[in-house]
Amino acid sequence: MKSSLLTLMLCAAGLATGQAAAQTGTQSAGQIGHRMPGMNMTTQPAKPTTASPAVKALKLMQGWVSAAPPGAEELSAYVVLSNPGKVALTLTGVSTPAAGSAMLMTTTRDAARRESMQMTAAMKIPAGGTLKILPGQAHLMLRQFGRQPQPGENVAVTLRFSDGSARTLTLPVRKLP
Ligand SMILES: [Cu+2]
Repeated sequence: MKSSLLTLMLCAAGLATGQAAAQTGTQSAGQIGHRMPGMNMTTQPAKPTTASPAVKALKLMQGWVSAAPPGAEELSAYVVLSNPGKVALTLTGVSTPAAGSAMLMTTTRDAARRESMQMTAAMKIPAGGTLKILPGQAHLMLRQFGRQPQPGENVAVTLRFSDGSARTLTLPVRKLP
C-alpha cells in the first residue's frame, strides 16, 4: 500500500510539472544504478514468452508509447486488447527492457476534470469484449530509463496474464499531437 501511494505521488509529480523533473532526477541520484541499461537487464531477466490459445487469440491494436519531455521520469504506453474468445482474460502485469519498472494504471477524472492515476493489479478483458488502455482511461506506466526512448524508436513491451501467459509486442514511440 505504501509503495503504491509513493508511486502515485511520484507519478503525479512527474506529470504535473515538466520543469520539476530535472530536480527530481538529481534528488534521486542515489538510485543511479537502477538507470543503467545493463542493470535493467540483470534485474529483469527475459522470461520466455509463452501464450495460452486464449491469450494468443487476443488482438492487440493501436499501441504506442507517448514521447515525454526531456528529463521526464515516466512514459505512458497505450494499447487496445480485443478478446474474440468465450473466456474472460485478465491482464496482470507489464514489463519492458526499456524501463526498470512498469505498471498498470487506471486514470480517473474528478468533477473538475482533474486527472488522477491509480496503480492496479489487474485489468479484465471480457469474453468477446475489449480492454481499452487509452488516454483518459488507462495506461501502462514505464519508469526508470537507462535512456529515454525517442520518437521514431520502438519499445518492446511484454504483457502478462493471470493464466501465466505472456505476449510481447513492439510499440512505436510517438510525439503527442
Ligand atoms: Cu501513471
